[in-house]
Amino acid sequence: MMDIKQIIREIAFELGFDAVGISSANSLEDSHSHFLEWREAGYAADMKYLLRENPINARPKQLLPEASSIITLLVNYYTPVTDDPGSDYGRVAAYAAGKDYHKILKKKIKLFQEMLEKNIQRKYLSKGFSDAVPLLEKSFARSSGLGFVGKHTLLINKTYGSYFFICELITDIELEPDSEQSGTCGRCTRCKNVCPTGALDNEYVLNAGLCISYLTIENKGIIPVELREKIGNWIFGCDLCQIICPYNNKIKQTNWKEFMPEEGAGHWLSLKKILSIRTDDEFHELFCHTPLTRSGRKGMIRNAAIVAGNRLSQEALPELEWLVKNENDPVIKEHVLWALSKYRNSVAVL
Ligand code: B12
Ligand code: SF4
Ligand code: SF4
Repeated sequence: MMDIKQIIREIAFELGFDAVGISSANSLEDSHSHFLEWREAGYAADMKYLLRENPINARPKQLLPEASSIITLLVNYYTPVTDDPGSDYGRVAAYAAGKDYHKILKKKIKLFQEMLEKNIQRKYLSKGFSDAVPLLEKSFARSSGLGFVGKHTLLINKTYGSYFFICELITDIELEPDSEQSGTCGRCTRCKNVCPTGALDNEYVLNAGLCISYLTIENKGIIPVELREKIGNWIFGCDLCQIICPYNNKIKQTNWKEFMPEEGAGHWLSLKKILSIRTDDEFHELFCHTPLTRSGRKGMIRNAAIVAGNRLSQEALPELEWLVKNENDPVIKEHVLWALSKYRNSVAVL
């Protein structure tokens, strides 16, 4: 009879997962202490799910007490980015260009659970997630032999670089853990040097409150004035530390059609189009199948105003002028006023 690990691999590849690894479900105590230090330093900003008491992050048995092993699955989401269409557009991070991965991967993980049960012909316990619980997914993926953690704090796999999602299945099935993958950043510091906000100033530690990904997606309020210019053209998320990383030089495009840019919002968004969305319903209709829902209409308009101010978009200007007169939300209004001041200052300089 085929061994269970072999069955797991075959199911994973049949379902389109790009890599699979196995680790024990024991707590990762080193990572746990590191996580506590990280959030005590204030680096979790105001992300409430990371600030809970009695954190589960390194302790999978808090999610499934019978857990014995973790099956980690990687999903390559990389698609090449088309050239910058110019100052009327804002850039979407690559992971968010296609359909909403939460929904797609949840269904795939369920299928994986069902196929595994059918193939091993016995009931077993399992819970599957992807970016849905505050488990330290990178740390468990690392201990399952799927890569090493780079100085930008993302997991790097020698075949897929860092442009992949991590999914995991915590299970009571006892499985032999895979051995860890070697790999190192060596003396490279490119990601730290390219990061515009200094979020990676301490290598291997991300100060989330400074990260453009946090600022444009997780932060629901005011973006500090001193960081706005540094956001540049990023309207949702940021990939600068991944773009510069040599491990991402020769990676393959995803085979998952769901993550192709034409299936979702794409890599570039018209600032005018975003700034002219008048209601939450309208926003939902345009983006409900994509990860962009996370920031909501208010967050996206705020981000679009910043990018318009940074790029001095001519198409966006009438929309900003409309918003300053008609929009009631104080967060949107404050960012629109900031953007308009950038246009005025640029005229004064000329
Ligand atoms: C919160 C969060 C964020 C926050 C904070 C990111 C961060 N680096 O912590 C923000 C909003 C900024 C963010 C941004 C992004 N995110 Co995010 N995010 C998460 C989430 C939900 C939790 C991460 C977390 O717990 N962070 C807390 C810190 C302390 O933990 P950690 O970095 O995971 O673990 C580190 C330490 O514990 C350390 N460590 C462990 N043991 C030890 C021991 C010692 C001694 C030391 C020194 C260190 C150490 O190593 C780990 C890696 O650095 C995960 C999903 C999940 N549940 O894990 C996705 C996740 C990390 N994000 C992901 C992605 C894709 C992104 C973005 C690329 C999206 C984008 N393009 O905008 C950016 C990348 C920014 C960056 N450089 O990290 C992917 C990463 C895949 C990968 N290849 O690694 C994940 C895994 C989601 C998923 N399931 O696919 N994210
Ligand atoms: S995602 Fe952007 S802002 Fe965040 S650490 Fe990387 S380069 Fe810096
Ligand atoms: S850019 Fe260099 S330092 Fe940063 S993660 Fe990649 S290899 Fe490591």
